[in-house]
Amino acid sequence: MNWRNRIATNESWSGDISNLEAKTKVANQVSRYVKDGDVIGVGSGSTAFLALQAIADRVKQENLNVMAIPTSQEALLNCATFGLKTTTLAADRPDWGFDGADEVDAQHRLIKGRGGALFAEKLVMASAEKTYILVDDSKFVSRLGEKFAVPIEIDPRAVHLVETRLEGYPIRKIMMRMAQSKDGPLITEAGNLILDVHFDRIEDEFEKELSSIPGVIETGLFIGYSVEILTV
Ligand code: ABF
Repeated sequence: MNWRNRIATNESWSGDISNLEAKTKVANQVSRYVKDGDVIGVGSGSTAFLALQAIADRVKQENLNVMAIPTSQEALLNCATFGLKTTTLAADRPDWGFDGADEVDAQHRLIKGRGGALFAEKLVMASAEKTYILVDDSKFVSRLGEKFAVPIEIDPRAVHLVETRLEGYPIRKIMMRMAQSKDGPLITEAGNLILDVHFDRIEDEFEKELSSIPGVIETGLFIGYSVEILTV
């Protein structure tokens, strides 16, 4: 049973989350920061799921007035399941947020977007004063891009343009992200495609440079945001 199918089937899920013990500890840690009246950005992925659950427990037990701004349909559903009230970036600004990551380096630069929600994750992070990044040991790397590709979300019409503009970057491999069924490309919640780009080297300016290519919606490079890394 995949934990993402938990809501549909209402069956047990936690056994399917990797590094569950460490993720549960950071999830509990972040839940202590919730205060009455907070508007909180809610990340996607399994660690964010556990954090949301811990936060919802506190909200219920202490009868706190908290609003959530979800970063994906998955996070929105989880908020509904746990009984957390939601709002949007159009109506509210998050006081703070929490999210997971795929890679974190020594300068706290991040790669995110394995779940495909990078666009909204970055919107919410950029809108929040501070975001807690919840990670277990496996997420720390000595070189950003060591394990994961950088996802680049693009308008479907921009595939060739973006590929051309990527020439000249230190890139090993570019893969179009496929749907789980493998019978076509993955379509993001915003109706776009994702190119997974394996870099040999990542420089700070890449995030801005790549974002300025016409047709690029967002990249999974998160560099220079107000983040605090929570780990065990
Ligand atoms: C989201 O979920 C993504 O940005 C990141 O790719 C992923 C991390 O997932 P997990 O917490 O399940 O390892 O935060």
